[in-house]
Amino acid sequence: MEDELQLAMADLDEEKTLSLVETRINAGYTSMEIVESCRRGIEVVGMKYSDSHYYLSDLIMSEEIFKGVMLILEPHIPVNDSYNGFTIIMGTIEGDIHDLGKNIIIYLLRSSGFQVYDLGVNVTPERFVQTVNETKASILGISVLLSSCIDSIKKVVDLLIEVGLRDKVKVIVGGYPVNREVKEFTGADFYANDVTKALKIYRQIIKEGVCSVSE
Ligand code: B12
Repeated sequence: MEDELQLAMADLDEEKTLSLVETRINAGYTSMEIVESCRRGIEVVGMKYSDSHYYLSDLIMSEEIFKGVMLILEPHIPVNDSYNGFTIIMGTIEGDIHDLGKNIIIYLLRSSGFQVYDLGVNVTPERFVQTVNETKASILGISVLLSSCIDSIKKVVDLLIEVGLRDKVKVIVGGYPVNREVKEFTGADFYANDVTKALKIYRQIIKEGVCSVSE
C-alpha cells in the first residue's frame, strides 16, 4: 500500500511530512506506526544517496526533517516514572555518529519504565564494557548504521567474554544494516532493524526474564 508519509519523507518535503505527522496523530496512529513510515521514507533517501540522486546535503536535510517529526511526537509518548527493574546501556558504536534510531528507541524504552544509560555516539568497545561493569546493567544495546563499523561490535562482545561479563548481559544490536548474519558474526543475542522488532525483544525480556529469552 502506498504510504503518503513515507513518500513525503523520501521526497524531503518537510512541510508535508510534518503536517501528515500531525494529521496521523489526530487520526489515532501510534508513535511507532508514524516512526516506521518515516524510517521507511528515510531509507529511500539513503538509497537515492547511494545512487547519486541525492547528495550529502540531502542526508543532512533528512536528519532535520526527522528531528522535526520527533519534536512533534515526543509529547505524545507517555512518560513512565515507575522503574520496571531493567537497566539498559545504549550507544552508537565507535566510528559511527548516526543516532536518530538509537534516540527513538531510548525514548520508547524510558516510557516503558526502563532505566537507560545513553553513552551517545562513537562509543569505544572499552567504554561499553566498562559501563556494563560499573552499572551492572542487564541489557546492552548497540546501534550501528555504517557497515564498516560492525567489526567493532564483535570487539565489544569479545571484550565482554575476556573480562568475564558475557553471561551477565544480553547484547542487542540495532540499525539499518543489521540482520541475522550480523548478529551471528558479532556474537550478539538479538538484533532489530525496526522499532516494532526492537520493542518486541525488550518486552519479551521483561516477560520472561533476561536469562530465558530466545530470539
Ligand atoms: C540521516 C542519515 C545521516 C545523518 C545522520 C544524522 C544523525 N543524527 O543520526 C548524517 C547526515 C550525519 C549522515 C552522515 C553519514 N552517513 Co548517513 N545516513 C542517514 C540515513 C539517510 C538515515 C539514517 C536514519 O537516521 N534512519 C532513521 C532511523 C529511525 O532508522 P535506524 O537508524 O535504522 O533505526 C531504527 C532501527 O534500525 C532500530 N535501531 C537503531 N539503532 C538501534 C539500537 C538498538 C539497540 C535497537 C534494539 C534498535 C535500533 O530502531 C530504529 C527505529 O525504527 C541513512 C540511510 C538508511 N537507510 O538508514 C544513511 C546511511 C546510514 N549513511 C551512510 C553514509 C555513507 C554516511 C556518511 C559516511 C556520508 C559521508 N560521506 O559523510 C556519513 C557518516 C558519518 C559517520 N561517521 O557516522 C550510508 C551507510 C552505508 C554503509 N553501507 O555503511 C547510509 C546507509 C546511506 C546510503 N544508503 O548510502 N547520515
